[in-house]
Amino acid sequence: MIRAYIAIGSNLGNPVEKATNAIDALKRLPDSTFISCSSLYSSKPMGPADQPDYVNAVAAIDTALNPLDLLDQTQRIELEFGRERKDERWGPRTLDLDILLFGDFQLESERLTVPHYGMKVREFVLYPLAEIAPDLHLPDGSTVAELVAVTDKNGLTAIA
Ligand code: ROI
Repeated sequence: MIRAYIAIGSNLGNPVEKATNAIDALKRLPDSTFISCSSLYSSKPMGPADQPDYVNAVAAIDTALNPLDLLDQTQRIELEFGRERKDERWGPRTLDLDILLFGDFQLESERLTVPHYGMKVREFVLYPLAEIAPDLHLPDGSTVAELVAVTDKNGLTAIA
């Protein structure tokens, strides 16, 4: 089994409900064991400011799926909860599931880049990740604790 971390984000419809549903769906992933999930956080939008605040969280799973099969599963969950893809870059989204880390793997393919390219600078990823895995090392050797220490909270607050 490989330990994988998945970021959850939503800012349309009822984001708390969407995030909660997504977490429940992650608990039912095939060939996987749900390990833990952070609190839900409220965060300021990265990207255009004229969109609602986001609800963000990070979950840990152990999985025997390969990375692309896990991606198929997370995209299925996104669709199941009514994702409407808008054209606007960095615009609002009903539900986003991003594979942040897949063990120590470093992958670059058309469909999937792991570690997630933005994770080292996004407060709404790093703080929830630090809550569930403070001692975690990234494949490049940096630690979540170090990254959090140099990343502004930008209004991030735990809500549930
Ligand atoms: N901003 C926040 N705060 N949280 C997100 O999950 C998020 N996701 C995105 C963009 C549009 C970059 N902004 C975000 O995809």
